[in-house]
Amino acid sequence: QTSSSATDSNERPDLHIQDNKYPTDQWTNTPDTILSHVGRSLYLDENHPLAITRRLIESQFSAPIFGNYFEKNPVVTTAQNFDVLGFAPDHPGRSRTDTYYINEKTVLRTHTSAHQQAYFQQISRNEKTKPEEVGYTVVADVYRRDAIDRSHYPVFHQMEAAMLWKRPEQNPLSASEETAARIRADLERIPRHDVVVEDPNPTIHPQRNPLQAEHHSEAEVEAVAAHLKRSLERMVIKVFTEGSKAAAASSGGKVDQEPLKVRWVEAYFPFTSPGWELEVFWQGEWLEVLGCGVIKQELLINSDVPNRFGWAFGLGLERIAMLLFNIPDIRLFWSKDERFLSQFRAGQITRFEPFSKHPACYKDVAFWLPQAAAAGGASAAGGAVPFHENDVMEIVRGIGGDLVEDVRLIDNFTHPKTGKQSMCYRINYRSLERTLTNEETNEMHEKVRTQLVNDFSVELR
Ligand code: FA5
Ligand code: MG
Repeated sequence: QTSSSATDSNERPDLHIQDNKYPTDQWTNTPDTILSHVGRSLYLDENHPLAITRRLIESQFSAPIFGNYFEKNPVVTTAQNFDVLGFAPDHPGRSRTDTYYINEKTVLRTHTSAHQQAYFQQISRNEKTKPEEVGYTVVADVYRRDAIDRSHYPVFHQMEAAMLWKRPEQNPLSASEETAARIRADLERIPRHDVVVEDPNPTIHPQRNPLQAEHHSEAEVEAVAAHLKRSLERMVIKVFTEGSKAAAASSGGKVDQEPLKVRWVEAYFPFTSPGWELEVFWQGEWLEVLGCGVIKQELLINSDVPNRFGWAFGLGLERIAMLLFNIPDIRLFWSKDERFLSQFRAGQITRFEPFSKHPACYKDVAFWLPQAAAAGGASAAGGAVPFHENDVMEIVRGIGGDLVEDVRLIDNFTHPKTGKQSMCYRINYRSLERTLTNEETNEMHEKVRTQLVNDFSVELR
């Protein structure tokens, strides 16, 4: 079966994923087109840009402090992916519009944070045998029902990392100045840099980015945050510098690149506080490359390391690889085209040479939503299926697959008299490998229109 839409029926047979069998149920919404990506392990394929990028980042977070790991099985429990990390029961990330469910209790992990607890427990177990390994990196494939554009793909790769410091067992808060001093000493071992980084907000903001006041002192958190930020800035600068060298080499020494622009943005994650995202200016826009923060102490207490605390981050490996190799479209990472693959060699950073740019063909689809299904509305009374943008994405993905470059909402209005909501999406069809014919584009678009009507009872305009 290659059907793309989530099925609501109980009739779907068990899903076979790697060597395991999973029963399906009402929650199952993972199409075979997504499951077909499981097991590619691109990050282990040494000549693949994702593997080269992984190695480069691992070299910045390496032994003896960091063990470098990967997790091949993407199937985790909802407890691992959400509950343990403190996601509220009604957190939108849990919904079937955002997450690929195998069944009610099992998902394709949406982030590598699903493994945080296991790695903290490992640090605790190895306390005697590997006392200096107080951090880890872990790389894995992750899965999300998400937007479609050149920096979003439903299957992508993350690298998660964390580093912990010991705190006194008795009264850690009263000894926090001593802990902070140890972290600041570690900070001094990370070379400084002279790139100007935009970071307009205070480390701690009482409402937007609070201190975990019952557990941590301001001095400790300032020290951990400084260590985290300098570590990550150094990583991004390394990536940028390697990319620039490659650009200069391929253009006979001319440096045609814009200077590096980086900024910190406040961000909320259920398992960190305070927390941030790091963005890099790339090809005319801010590209979010990672999320990070000071780990919630409850999580550490529940993971056998109550007397430690520290930072964690999770980065998008594709996003970093795009900066490093100047790869313009995230779909390329899955390409089996030799014109792509032959450009990369283990241990070498080179600039990607686009081998073709085929014409784009965009088509719009405009429709009225059935009234009870208004976007963003709570539950759908009267039997109408609630409408979520990710469902449009999933329909388009199922029909167009990698032939769709991006999908954008270009119009959204509510009729002043009837209260009916109208939306218009622009679908940009473009193959990375060849020129699409009019007929095949029309055929795909017609299928999208039909499925929107069938699945959501929209009224086409
Ligand atoms: C997370 O996934 C958190 N687990 C990160 C984290 C770890 C925070 C540890 C704190 C501590 P977020 O949803 O922002 O956060 O995703 C992290 C990164 O994954 C993004 O910054 C981006 O680089 C990448 N990413 C997210 N969605 C996609 C996508 N659809 N395609 C490609 N990359 C993506
Ligand atoms: Mg984010």
